[in-house]
This record gives sequence, C-alpha cells and structure tokens, in this order.
Amino acid sequence: MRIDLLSLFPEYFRGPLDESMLRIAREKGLIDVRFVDIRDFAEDKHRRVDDRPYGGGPGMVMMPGPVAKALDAVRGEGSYVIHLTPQGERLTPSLCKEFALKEHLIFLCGHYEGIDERALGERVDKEVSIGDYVLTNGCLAALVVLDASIRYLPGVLGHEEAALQDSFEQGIFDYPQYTRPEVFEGKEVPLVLRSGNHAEIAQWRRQQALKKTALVRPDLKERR
Ligand code: 6GU
Repeated sequence: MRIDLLSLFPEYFRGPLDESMLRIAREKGLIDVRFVDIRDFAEDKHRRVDDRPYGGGPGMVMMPGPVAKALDAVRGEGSYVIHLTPQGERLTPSLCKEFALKEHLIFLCGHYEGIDERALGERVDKEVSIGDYVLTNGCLAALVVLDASIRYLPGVLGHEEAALQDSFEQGIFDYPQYTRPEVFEGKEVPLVLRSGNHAEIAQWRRQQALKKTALVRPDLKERR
C-alpha cells in the first residue's frame, strides 16, 4: 500500500514511523510511506501557506492554493484522500478496515484553524476525527488512523487473528494479560491461566472482559 502524508511538518512523523510495527511494515515493503511538505507548493516567494480568516476570528487558515496543488501532485487513480479534522466522522474499526483495502491512502493534515474549504470538496474522500477533543494539528490523528488501519493489512501483525480478536472488534474490552513471573509484588497469576484447561481459560477471559467493559464503558456493551 502506498501512503502519502501531507502536512506542514513532515519531520513530525519520523519517530513513530521509524519504530516498532510501522518500521517493520515499511521494511517488509507492505507499506511505502512518503512525506509531502505542503509548503513546497506555496505560490509566492515567501513560501506562504496561511492567512487570516475571512469574517474574522482567531488564528490563521491554510490557503487553498498550496493544499490543492499538493493533493493534485500526489493524487491518481486508486487514491483515497482522508482529511484529518475534528469536524469529521469518528474513527471506528470498520472505517479502519475499509481504509486497509485501499491501494493508495493520502492523509491531509490540517494545521492552525484548518484549511480553506474550497481546497477540499471533491478532492477529499473522507473527513475523519479521532475523538471529541481538539488536537493542535492533524498529524497525530493521521498517525493514529494509519496505525489502526494497517493492522488489518495481511502480514503486518504476523498473527492474523490478533486484529480480529482485539478489543472493540467484538464490542468488548480485551481480557487482562499476565506473563512471568508467577508471583509479582505478592500477587499470583490467576490459577485458571496455569491450569492448561483451554475452555475454562476462554470462559474466564470472557467474564473478565465483560466485567471490565460494563464497569468502564457501559455504552460499548449496549452498542453490541
Ligand atoms: Cl483529525 N484533528 C485535530 N486537529 N483534532 C482532532 C482530530 C483531528 N480528531 C480529534 N481531534
């Protein structure tokens, strides 16, 4: 899958994409990630990309010209453009699965107070928000969407069933995990997990998951 990250801070993505699963996915050639600096598409000699909002109000707005040009430079047949904005559809596992099927994802990250509406329109396929709070820019949100989506690409996790077993996929939390040592700070690993009885283990894990979900996220259980 080809991925383009369009932003004003291409360096922002370096750490997260150079570590752990995202790095491995890149090294395996499962994803080909490129970083596009919207400022490279500025239209004046000062490389200006923002200006004050018409109608007044605080902050600055990204000008339509550079954004439209950057999008048009990377867009092609098979591209799918995701604009990260708090005014978007809220990210869900089914959206992530849908994104994982695309051959080319383009993430458009807004900065400041957002992007001039006229650069968006038919150039954008989906506006996505990662939750009901406001981030200083769309870069972190793009990383969240990217990470949550590529987990569904075959070969990324290394154990294919993991993505489908995860929390939310089944409308409930994951079960609590334990590893060695058997006793830590006086607390033992629950006996059932050491019993070797797979049916009992599965049943215990499900009970634990349901109990915690009901306690912390009763809304999830209702949705299920
Ligand atoms: Cl996608 N962008 C910004 N700036 N803030 C957000 C968001 C996105 N989703 C939630 N808050």
